[in-house]
Amino acid sequence: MSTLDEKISQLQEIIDSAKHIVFFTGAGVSTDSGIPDFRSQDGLYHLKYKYPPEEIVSHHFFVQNPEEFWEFYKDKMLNLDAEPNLTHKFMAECEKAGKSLGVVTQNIDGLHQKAGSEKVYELHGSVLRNYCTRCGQFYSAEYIKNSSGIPVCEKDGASIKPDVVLYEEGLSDPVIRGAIAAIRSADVLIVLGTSLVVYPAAGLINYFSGKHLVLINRDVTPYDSNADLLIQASFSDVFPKLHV
Ligand code: CNA
Repeated sequence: MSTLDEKISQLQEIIDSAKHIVFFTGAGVSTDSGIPDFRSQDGLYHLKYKYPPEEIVSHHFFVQNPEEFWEFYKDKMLNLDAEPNLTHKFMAECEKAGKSLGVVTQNIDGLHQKAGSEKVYELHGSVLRNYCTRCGQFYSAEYIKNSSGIPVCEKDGASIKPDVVLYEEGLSDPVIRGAIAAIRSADVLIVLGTSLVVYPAAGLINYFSGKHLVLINRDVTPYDSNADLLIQASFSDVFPKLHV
């Protein structure tokens, strides 16, 4: 059984020899930036709400209970002061160095782009984009955060919807196609900070047929046995020891 340091050295070797890395990320990469994930011990699913969070962030709930949806959303999903952490920055540096084809993310917080990543496939959309459901007028996340109650369009009074894929909604075809193409072209896929239980996103890693599948996560995932290199650790114990 390798120690954590040995595994980090193996990861460094894989990164050094990689030509086309793709990172596949989840909410866990943003917990060091102060944004809670869903399923960790201190994640949103362990907080006590009147409704389970899975239900609040679903399409039917958004339509039927907009007041409760927006209260939860503004309070828990709009973390507009959050800054990218070392893990986001490492991925951005890999892209700048020409080593990475980009990031496929389930995150909706925009922190990969804030860290400098340019090629980001946002499978579940972004809290930074919001549109009027009638006229399509764009609204910023700040507009949503500062609105009281249910945010509505200034032009026609219709409701606004975040460009976030809620449960029961489909993913964008062009984004999925781009993500699959990137994963197929990668020689190294590094999967990190995701419990890999949300589909169809999690299934995209099955398109990888490159050399090394690396999985870095604090908790177990259903794909652990598929990994060529499995690092079960906190990112703060891994990324400060890596270089591009
Ligand atoms: P998840 O199911 O909450 O899993 C997160 C995983 O990250 C867990 O298995 C943790 O063990 C692991 N993890 C958390 N912190 C660390 C750390 N510091 N070091 C190492 N591992 C860590 O989240 P998924 O992304 O798998 O679930 C998909 C959902 C979550 C998507 O629909 C997202 O939109 C949604 N989400 C996104 C955000 C965000 O954008 N930051 C926040 C909360 C939820």
